[in-house]
This record gives sequence, structure tokens and C-alpha cells, in this order.
Amino acid sequence: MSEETSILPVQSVYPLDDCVVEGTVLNREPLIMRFERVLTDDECRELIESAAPRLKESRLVNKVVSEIRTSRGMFFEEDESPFISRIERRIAQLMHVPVEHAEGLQVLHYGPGQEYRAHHDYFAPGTPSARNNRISTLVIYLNDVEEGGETVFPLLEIAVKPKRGSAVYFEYFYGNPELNHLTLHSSAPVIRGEKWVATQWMRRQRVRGHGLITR
Ligand code: PD2
Ligand code: ZN
Repeated sequence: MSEETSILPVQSVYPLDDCVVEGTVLNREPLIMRFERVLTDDECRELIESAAPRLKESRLVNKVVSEIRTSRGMFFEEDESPFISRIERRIAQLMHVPVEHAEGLQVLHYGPGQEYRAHHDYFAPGTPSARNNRISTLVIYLNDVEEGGETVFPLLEIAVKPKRGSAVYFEYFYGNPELNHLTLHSSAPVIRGEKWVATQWMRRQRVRGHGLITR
């Protein structure tokens, strides 16, 4: 089978403008990687502190509380502070996509028993959002979880354990739709402790300054 080109060049070390990130391949096609040291402990704490007062229950467009995701979440505005801009630029550089393609950074909080059931991050073909669809995701773990809370790829039998400052990366912009489908993923219920993550979704085309995103 011919190999498709990934968005992210596969390396074991990613020297970025303001830090050096280590990468480990978990799966080649679709590409799934684990990154270490994406954020410092202080940056994780600052993200949690800024997000905590702004968390909301996850609701679907019809205002019904979502059953697929029982965590609470919030979105930062794009470039909303020098701190957020610095994190956004670092993430974009790591994900190898211009920062103009980045949605607002999302923070999710899961308490015991809370989960995110299996889903794809891309929009179903044919829907309005799919015209400028998502192409890749970075989920950064902002704390250590005592038990549970793994990010799971059930079709690939991969489970990633949260560790503060580390991240899981995956992409789903392949010509072969079956590869994109294999990125089905979930957050296992937290069993003990709590779980904080920051999620960055990238779009195929720029979204900043164009008002294209509908949430
Ligand atoms: O918190 C996670 O591990 C997780 C799992 C699945 C986050 C997302 N999806 C997401 O934000 O899309
Ligand atoms: Zn997801």
C-alpha cells in the first residue's frame, strides 16, 4: 500500500521557537503521536486558572445537554492575551499549520465519571462546516489524572494516559477516507481525580478574521 503524506513531518525532536518538544509515533497511518513537554507546569496551571471561571456545560446546538460529552468546557478567544497568543503560536508551529487555520483553543474539565464518548473531530462530508473541515487535533493534558481519563482510539487499540504538559496529536486529512475514519477516539471516564485538557483543532483553510467558524 502506498504511503500517504502526513501534515506533520515525523521527527523524534521538534525544535520550536521557544521550546523543544519530543515526539513518539503511536501509529503511522493515520499518524498519531505523543508529545512530551509541549507546555510547562506553570503554563498548564495558568491555562487551568484562566479557564476555570469560564467553564460551561457542553450543549448541542438545540440547547440540549450533550450526552456524548459530559465534561464542561470553554473556548479562549483567538489571540485574547499575550499568554494565549504565545501558546497558540507554539501549537501551530508544532502542528505544522499556519496559526490562521487554528480554531480558538478549547479547555475541557472532567470530574469523576465524566467522559467524551467515541467521535470524530472532523465534520461529516456534505455538512456546511465540512467546507472548511478540521484536519488535525492536538489534545494537551494539563494535569496528571489519578485513574482513568485516557484518550482512546478504539479502532487502533491505542490508549494514551494523561500526563501534565504532554499531548496526543492525530490527523485526518488523508485522501483515503478509511484512514480518517480510523481516528475515531474518546476520553475514557475519569475514575479517580479530575482531568483538564486543552484541545487545538486545525482547519484546512484559514479561519481567523473571516468569521467562518460556527460553534
Ligand atoms: O480529553 C480527551 O482526551 C479528548 C478525547 C477526545 C478530547 C477530545 N476528544 C476533543 O477535544 O476532541
Ligand atoms: Zn475529539
